[in-house]
Amino acid sequence: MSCEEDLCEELDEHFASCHLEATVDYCQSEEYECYARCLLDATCGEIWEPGAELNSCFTICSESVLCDDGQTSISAGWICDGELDCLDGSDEARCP
Ligand SMILES: [Ca+2]
Repeated sequence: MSCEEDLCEELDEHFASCHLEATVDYCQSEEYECYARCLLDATCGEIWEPGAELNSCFTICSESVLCDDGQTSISAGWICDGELDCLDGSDEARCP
């Protein structure tokens, strides 16, 4: 899965709406893409709380889980993110 420019723009807008002026580039690697998606789900309060949401995003994105096929592993943050990442689609199969 490669990073999409849309994702960066979305994150920039999200940060701007939280009155964060810094423009950040989270699109350098797959880990950063997970990190960007995680931050997009965070509220302004969570982003502003020192380290809290940032650290939990790092934790989520650095954990990897095995797909049902037993061969592919993906970042835990990719489970139920609306995109198929496991070849067998198991990361999106049991979502609410
Ligand atoms: Ca997914």
